[in-house]
Amino acid sequence: MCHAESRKIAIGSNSLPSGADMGNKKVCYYYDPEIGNYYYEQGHPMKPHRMRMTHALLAQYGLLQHMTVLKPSPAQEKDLCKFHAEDYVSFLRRITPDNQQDHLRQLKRFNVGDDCPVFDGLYSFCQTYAGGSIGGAVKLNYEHCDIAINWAGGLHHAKKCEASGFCYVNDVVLAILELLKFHERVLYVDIDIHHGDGVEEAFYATDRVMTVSFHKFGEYFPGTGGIEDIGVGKGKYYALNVPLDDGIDDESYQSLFKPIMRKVMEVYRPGTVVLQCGADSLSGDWLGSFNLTVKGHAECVRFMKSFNVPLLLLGGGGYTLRNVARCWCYETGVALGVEVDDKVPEHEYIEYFGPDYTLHLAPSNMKNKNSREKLDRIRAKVLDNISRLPHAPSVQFQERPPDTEIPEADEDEDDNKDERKDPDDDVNVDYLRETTPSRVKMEIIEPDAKDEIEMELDKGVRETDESLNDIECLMNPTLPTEAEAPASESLHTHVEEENSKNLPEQPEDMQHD
Ligand code: V1D
Ligand code: CA
Repeated sequence: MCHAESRKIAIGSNSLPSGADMGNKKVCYYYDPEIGNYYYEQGHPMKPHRMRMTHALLAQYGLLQHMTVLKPSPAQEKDLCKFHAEDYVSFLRRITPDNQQDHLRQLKRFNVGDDCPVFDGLYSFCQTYAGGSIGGAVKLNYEHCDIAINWAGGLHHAKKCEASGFCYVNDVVLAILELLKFHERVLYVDIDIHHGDGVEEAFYATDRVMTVSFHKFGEYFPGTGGIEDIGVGKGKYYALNVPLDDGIDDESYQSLFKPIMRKVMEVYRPGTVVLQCGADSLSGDWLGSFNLTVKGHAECVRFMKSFNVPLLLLGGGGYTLRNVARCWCYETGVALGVEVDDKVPEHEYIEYFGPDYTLHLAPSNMKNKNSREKLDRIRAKVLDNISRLPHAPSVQFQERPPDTEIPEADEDEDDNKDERKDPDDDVNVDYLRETTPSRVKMEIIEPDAKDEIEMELDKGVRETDESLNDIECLMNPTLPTEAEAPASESLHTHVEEENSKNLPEQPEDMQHD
């Protein structure tokens, strides 16, 4: 079903000019078998079932054997509050379809409803997808892998106190905060068709995170991400936006993506890269209007991988389910250095892939509204902005956290217990504020344990990981300035069997053809 790529050239570990696709990467893949059971609501385009379809495809192609498969440890309230406001997280924890009528004011205040409906298990859904992204960041920090994948993550629109665009908690921001404990500079790249506004906003005033979003711009959600939006204060030039028009094809897209990202890598020299792989930029997406093929989309993954910098791959949008599964399956292969067959193997969801049963997409004949001249102007402007950056900016670690021994896997413990310690046990990272030069001071207090369930080959083997938490992030007024204590009460939402598991017989996706 798949074969290792013939070309596997290992070159050093520094950020390099891209070239050959380096194989032999150790990959950790996060997946919770429950994720596909969450159901936004009838008629809503966001369908977590697409993660189950992707996983089934990975299993059938035999890709799971090539990576460490981990069940995410659910993010706890204190983890979510590293970015989100306590009252917002508490609201997400308590709101249910049954009690929402009693909380109309809060629903409005936190923008929950319409695009971001209340559904059964909403909070545990958030805990799961955020847990995967944070867990992936921890794995990268400890160099347990070169590439971590969480296709359930990438929910880039959520704000500190607000849901937005199908996103409730911003797992991307939480993962980046985790990565910042070990890395001076983190690069965020967003190829979802929508602007990565929540991530950009969180780090708009800092040079420790550079954000680059490629998106459709003009009369399109969320309406932000103009080419002139480049960051503020210390963060000026550390946000880049690449506004695009309908119908962009692989060649046009790569004519911007590669030169821009090559230059960003050369100038910014990030310690780690987070790539949001929203699949709504594919041709034929139910909400999107670009014309990328799976190969064109995956070329972004291949290109970012080629720099040999730790890489966190996240999901995001994607509303034509079969194409989402095709794309994320193929991109998992790219991460592993394995080329998968075009023929989709027989599996549980094979009927989605008819009539041709192929993995790859042909582009449509839609018009590419991005003229050569327009693309040239955008490229020149963005490259000019990058040229204003100082090479590898300012921040330096004053003290580094000591290496932490990762305990051996323990198969006896209860799978679902979360054993992260309270915030008082965490490492404090004190970013200096905007008024002072950027530097990092790290004070080790005690490591924080974070557990995940390793599901390699479905054997249910447990692996315990450790994370040095927490980050106190003072670089941006939108971020919490103090570690906040978790609420004492825990109100668990429950995924109802009949609502979450009995999906419509005819997949709604197939109605989107
Ligand atoms: F078509 C719909 C049907 C039901 C519910 C919502 C939608 C829908 C389509 N597009 N909602 C949208 C976008 N919302 C608006 C609203 C109108 N307003 C006043 C705002 O245009 C939201 C699109 C969200 C895209 C999310 C994402 O793909 O970027 C994503 N990334 O990570 C996860 C999702
Ligand atoms: Ca984007």
